[in-house]
Amino acid sequence: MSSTFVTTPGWLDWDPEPSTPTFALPVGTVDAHCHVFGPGETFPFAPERKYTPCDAGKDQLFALRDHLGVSRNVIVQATCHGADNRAMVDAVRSADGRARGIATVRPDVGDAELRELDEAGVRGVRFNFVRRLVDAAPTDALATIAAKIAPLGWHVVLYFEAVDLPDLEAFFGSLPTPVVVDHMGRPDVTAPVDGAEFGRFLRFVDRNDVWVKVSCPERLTITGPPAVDGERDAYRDVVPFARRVVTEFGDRVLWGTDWPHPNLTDHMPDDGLLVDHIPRVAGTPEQRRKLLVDNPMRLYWPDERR
Ligand code: 0GY
Repeated sequence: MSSTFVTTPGWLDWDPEPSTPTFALPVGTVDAHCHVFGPGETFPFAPERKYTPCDAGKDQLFALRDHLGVSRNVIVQATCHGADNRAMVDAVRSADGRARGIATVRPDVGDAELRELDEAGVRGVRFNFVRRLVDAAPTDALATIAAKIAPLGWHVVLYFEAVDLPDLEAFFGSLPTPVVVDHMGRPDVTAPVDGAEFGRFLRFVDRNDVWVKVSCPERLTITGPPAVDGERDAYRDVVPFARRVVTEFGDRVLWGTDWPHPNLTDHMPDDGLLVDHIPRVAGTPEQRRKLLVDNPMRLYWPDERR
């Protein structure tokens, strides 16, 4: 994990020795949300980045994949690499067809670059509205990007916080592509699961056929307890939100580790325990098969469905 870069103060490195999960992932499980960082010597971080991570390269990601019993990864471009997709694309290309990518592109991206990304295995772009991660992008610039990627059959991945949904919802609804939302739209889990804020999110998902990543309990939790030191009942405060989404939208939910877990300062989860957390949010084998295998395969490997 060593790097010539000085990581952001308070930065917690990923866990190099995650436990072996007790829960056996179904064959063909897709980790539909993870990242690679660098390594910085090979793939420098972007000058406009808001944080400097530790290195977390493709070999380490693939080692985690194999350790957890995951079959495939969807590697999401992280903001620390800006719109320089080389680290992500290199990782996707190195995975022998077992990875897809989500890129960050600028509005002036050309057809040739998009075709090259597509050929490498990229299947979408991410629009990030989280203020601590990116400078605000005008929605007309994002609309330009969406119009360019739609003919490729790609989708848009949205990262935003629940309080911002009212302002963004009309724009999201206007996108000409399928839409995937990261981390359940980052709800405030101290609010009621049947309250106004999460209700609005659920209606947005329903009306727009949105896909939802049931991910990042470690980022959403307030009262935990964290998935460390063998904790078998982690992130109790997040579970009702995740269960609700899995129950209502079972055909459009996705799961991911979010490895290497950027910007956590409170605790670094044990990725083995994050896998063990899955049955708590997806209670039946059918729910788990859809969440972990069928749904991500339909979205990212439609030609390889069993
Ligand atoms: C995540 C969450 C975060 C960071 C990024 O691209 C990123 O830098 O996505 C975050 O800090 O909340 O999905 O990894």
